[in-house]
Amino acid sequence: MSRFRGCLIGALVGDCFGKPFEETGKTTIESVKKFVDNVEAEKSKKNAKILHYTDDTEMRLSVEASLLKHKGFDAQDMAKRFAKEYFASKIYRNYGGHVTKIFSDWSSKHLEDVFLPARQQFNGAGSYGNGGGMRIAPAALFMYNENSQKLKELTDKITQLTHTHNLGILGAYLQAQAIHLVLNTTESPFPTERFLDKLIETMIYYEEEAFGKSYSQKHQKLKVIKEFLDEPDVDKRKIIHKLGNNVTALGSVPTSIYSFLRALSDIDGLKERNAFERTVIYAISLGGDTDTIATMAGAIAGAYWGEEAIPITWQQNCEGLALTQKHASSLYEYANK
Ligand code: F2R
Ligand code: MG
Ligand code: MG
Ligand code: MG
Repeated sequence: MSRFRGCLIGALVGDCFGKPFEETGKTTIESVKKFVDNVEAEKSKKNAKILHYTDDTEMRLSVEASLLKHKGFDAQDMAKRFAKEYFASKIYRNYGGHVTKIFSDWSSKHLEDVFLPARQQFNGAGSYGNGGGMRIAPAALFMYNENSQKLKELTDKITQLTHTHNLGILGAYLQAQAIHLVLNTTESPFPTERFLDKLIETMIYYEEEAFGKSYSQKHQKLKVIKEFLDEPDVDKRKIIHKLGNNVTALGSVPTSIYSFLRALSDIDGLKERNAFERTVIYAISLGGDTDTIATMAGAIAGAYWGEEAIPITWQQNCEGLALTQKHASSLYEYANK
């Protein structure tokens, strides 16, 4: 239960803490730490400001509500929830540049095939944005006791409602698979080598299926992660150059996985922080798409370290905490019944 709740609360905290830094170009470990210190100090005051979540969480909550309601994937229902939340929200959630056109299509036309608007995006190429990966954590929880093929099928369907480019679909699956593996890992210290080897094996298989033998971008990035972890301290520019920090799935999911693994060890300037806190602060410090990279890294870290590793002051500062906790508990009950 602690790990289910840790996973979703980890995602929430990553989103809410990452949002103020999204695309600001002003991220260092120092600046993120200062922000976190302020949030922690503010919380004790009566009129502490709540940190709002973004599209990452808004869509994740819809995925959870729909999976729980239908005890599985229901395309029409999930699409309806995505669009309803987007149009009802009074808060600006900073959605991706093109995905909202899909919501408009769903709302303005009656579609027998709800996947059609996503297939039509980008002149038929489909989106390779990270919007699939940012909301996929509940799929890994829902499929906790199932094999990775079942997880792949569910992940594909949830993602394809908005993202049909293979890079978008595989990115979401990589994120889901990372959570699924971590959730099932009880050893300490964390078996990094075995975890990465398993992810590489799976990604080679699916990348070959999707693109043919010559194409293998995500698993190559996983190999880069291995190299980086062997170096004492990799320059931030090199990480951004090799792994990415942008709104594409390929340019952010491997970065999130790296953030979790890097934060298993001490990080300069974060000595007094636990591994969950290090993961989120470090992920944000890489800049660019900070809310989403921290959401995905936070979900993985929370699934390993559990709810107790996430400071209460962080949790209580986030909009959507109660609903996130409720969904996590219900997913736990569903997956373990
Ligand atoms: N929207 C933001 N942040 C604002 C950052 C603006 C950024 N510079 C930008 O270019 O958009 N955050 C939220 O968006 C991300 C999730 O996006 P999602 O749901 O994947 O949306 P979309 O619209 O499908 O894709 C995002 C952008 O990726 C590029 N893109 C995707 N597929 C493409 C293709 N086949 N060809 C060319 N470009 C493609 C486009 O620029 C899309 O706008 C998360 O960070 C979330 O927090
Ligand atoms: Mg966002
Ligand atoms: Mg999206
Ligand atoms: Mg983002």
